[in-house]
Amino acid sequence: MLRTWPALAIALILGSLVVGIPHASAIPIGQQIVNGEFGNNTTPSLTGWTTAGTANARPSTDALNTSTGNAGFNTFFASSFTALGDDAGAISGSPFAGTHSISQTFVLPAISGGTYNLTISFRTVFDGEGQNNQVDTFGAFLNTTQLFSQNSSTLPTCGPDASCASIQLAQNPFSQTLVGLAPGSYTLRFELVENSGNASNTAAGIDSVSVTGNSSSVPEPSSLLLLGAAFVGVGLLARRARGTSR
Ligand SMILES: [Ca+2]
Ligand SMILES: [Ca+2]
Repeated sequence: MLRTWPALAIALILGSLVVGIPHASAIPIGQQIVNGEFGNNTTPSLTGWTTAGTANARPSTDALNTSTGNAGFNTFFASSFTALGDDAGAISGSPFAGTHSISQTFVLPAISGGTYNLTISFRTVFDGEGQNNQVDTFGAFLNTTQLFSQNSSTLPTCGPDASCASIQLAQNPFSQTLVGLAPGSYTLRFELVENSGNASNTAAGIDSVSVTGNSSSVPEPSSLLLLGAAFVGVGLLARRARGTSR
């Protein structure tokens, strides 16, 4: 009896060390996006992002952000941001057509039996000059899942005039949590498609992009087997202890 109880205690301690504690818990994961603020006003930057078409990081003081001659982004952004579909610092600049995007890929590592919940957030503004006879589109995607979609045909009717400076389509902020995502590679993409078949000119702005969340893990079958084996071992030791004490 005196010899078996220390053995029982050691078995319990060793068992817990080997098995760990099976759990189903939420484990926070860090920021998955690099440079979601697009540098700073001194040095606007697209570091970490893949670009296509016309995409430029700009300071919040950019003319496109404070336009007085047409419906610009006004004072929507308080810090450096990225503009799609405009290369001249004014929303009336070129290009008038094309597909413009920024994207970034991140990997959610494999976790046995677990999935991820991701909270995706950002601020965007979509604006154009001319009347609302446009068919340009702006949206965000996670892989093939569309997070939001805007069509410039829904922009308010307004000419290139300073009085239109506050008219824009905004996501301010956008935030959505996607649940149960499998481990793997994911690409977040913002895309403006300017249609060459009309005379409109649009631009889109993006800032404060964030992807965070948590992972959930569940007990692995092998861990459950080990735990079961540990309980059986403890039971045998307990029986031996009882037998010794008789
Ligand atoms: Ca920023
Ligand atoms: Ca444009």
